[in-house]
Amino acid sequence: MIVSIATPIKPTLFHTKFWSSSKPAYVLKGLGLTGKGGPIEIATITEQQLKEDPILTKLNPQKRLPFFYDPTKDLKLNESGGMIEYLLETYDTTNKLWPSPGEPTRAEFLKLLHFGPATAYHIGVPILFHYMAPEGTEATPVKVLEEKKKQWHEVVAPTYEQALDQFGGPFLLGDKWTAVDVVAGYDLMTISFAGCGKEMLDAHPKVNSYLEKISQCPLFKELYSAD
Ligand SMILES: N[C@@H](CCC(=O)N[C@@H](CS)C(=O)NCC(=O)O)C(=O)O
Repeated sequence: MIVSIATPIKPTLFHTKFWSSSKPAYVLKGLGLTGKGGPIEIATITEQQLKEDPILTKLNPQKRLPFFYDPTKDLKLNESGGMIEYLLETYDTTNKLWPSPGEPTRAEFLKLLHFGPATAYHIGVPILFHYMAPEGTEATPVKVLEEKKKQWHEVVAPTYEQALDQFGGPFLLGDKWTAVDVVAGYDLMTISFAGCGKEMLDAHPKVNSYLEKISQCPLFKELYSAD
């Protein structure tokens, strides 16, 4: 038996701890939009609810997270990169967490926002799953692990290093913490939890220090610490 979800009456992000929905959840929490009386609800669900709940599977037939539903507009959104862009455009109208079009960091912002879910995630998750495959899934074979580690060293870490060099840090776009730090933080958190994570991060001191810095944020700790 699963506990049925209630049909949302306000904009709702469906979320499971440590899943990709952590990224839009972090952005919404960072903007202070959630919590009692806030305009957006974060509904924390189980994998079984995601896959079997009759209301949710009708709204979200992909059965993947993140999923955002705004009943006031009948808006249903998947894909964390596009979702974060939409949430920022709609709810962060004073550009607290993103550069507006025309700002010098704008192009790099868009690149890094989509680099996370489109590239870094698909390299990092198989590395993590070699060590911690979820129940019912196969662990990543060693040959694939080695290929993904190579890609991480040659593609993922250098992408962050380049941004830190170009904009001077301490954050990816310089001295302002933005939504791309949330996205990169997710993919770096994934790597840090893998058995080989320490060794991989130690090979990139700049990225390692960056992760140490962003992981001091109370929201990072709230989202990524075991309960
Ligand atoms: N590119 C997608 C990835 C979505 C994705 O793979 N989500 C995982 C959780 S992190 C999921 O829902 N897995 C369940 C499944 O595929 O059955 C995004 O960033 O939104």
